[in-house]
Amino acid sequence: MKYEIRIEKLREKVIEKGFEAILLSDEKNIYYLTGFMWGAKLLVPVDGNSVLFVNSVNYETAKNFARNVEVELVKIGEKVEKRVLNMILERGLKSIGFDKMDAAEYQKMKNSLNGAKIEPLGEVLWSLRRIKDEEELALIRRAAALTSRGMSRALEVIRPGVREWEVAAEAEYEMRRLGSGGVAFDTIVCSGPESAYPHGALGEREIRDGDLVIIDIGAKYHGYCADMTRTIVVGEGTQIQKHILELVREAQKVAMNQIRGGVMARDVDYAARKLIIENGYGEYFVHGLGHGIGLDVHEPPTLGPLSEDILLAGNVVTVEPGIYIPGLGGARIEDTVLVTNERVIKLTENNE
Ligand SMILES: [Mn+2]
Repeated sequence: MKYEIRIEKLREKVIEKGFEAILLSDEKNIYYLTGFMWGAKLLVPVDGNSVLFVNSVNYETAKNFARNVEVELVKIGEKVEKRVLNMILERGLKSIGFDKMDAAEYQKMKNSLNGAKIEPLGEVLWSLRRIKDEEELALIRRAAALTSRGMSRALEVIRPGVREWEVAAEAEYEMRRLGSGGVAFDTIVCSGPESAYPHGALGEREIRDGDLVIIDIGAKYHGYCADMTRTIVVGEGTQIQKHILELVREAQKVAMNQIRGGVMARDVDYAARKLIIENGYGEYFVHGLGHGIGLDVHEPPTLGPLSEDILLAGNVVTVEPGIYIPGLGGARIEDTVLVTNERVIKLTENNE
């Protein structure tokens, strides 16, 4: 039922944009619309059945798991692009949007379409995917709960003498053991001076007393991602370490209090950024405040200084201010949250 609704909504948008069909290649877009992750191409005409082109390796699986589409087998030795092209010509489609295509394929397609219009239309998928429905929210909540458990485990095992990779392994094992379908992205555990690298370094360092340690992890459930970061000081900690830690916590709170449906994403970024600037660390907050999350770990809307996005009820986003001082270390606190018209609902649990 949910797939029918999603495809119906997509058709309305495609019609609104003045196209007769949309051709999808992005596996997450295809999964979103059919429940099947390994389709090669999905052609959704505004009239008539949608067709999922599947290579022979995935054909049997597709017949069992793909919903609401005709499944077309692409045999070994056949080119999916050719099959799609033939179907477009057979059906006499005169205007086709697409989500993504490499330049060579696009050129070939354009030259073979007898003058039919073919143009990028990926935005319509994002306009749907950025508002999560109930089914999606249930899966993201589950991913967030698994992530929170992984984080508790990571915090439990951190002590002087433990290597970053051991902490990562414990967090990932805990999530996997409890039902995570894999990691949403490569786990980051970075300690001491290396915590000043927002995406981590080698992940091999031995954690020592007095280190700042950043742990950034995400579980995945039925394809849906969560994202969470905590920073701790091992042992006592210096004045400056405690200060930047307190500051990112406060900045996250300030930002969360601003978030609700109808607010400009860049204003939320600025609320957090302003506090960090006023405390003299502005130049060390080197990334945007957050990002949308769902089937992709980074997706629209974007919470950053240049964002044109308006936050809407049903968006799921991260809120993750950070301060990174080269040579000294860094701090970041991140949660995955659901936007409603009144406020945010935190989906990752507070483990502090
Ligand atoms: Mn993130």
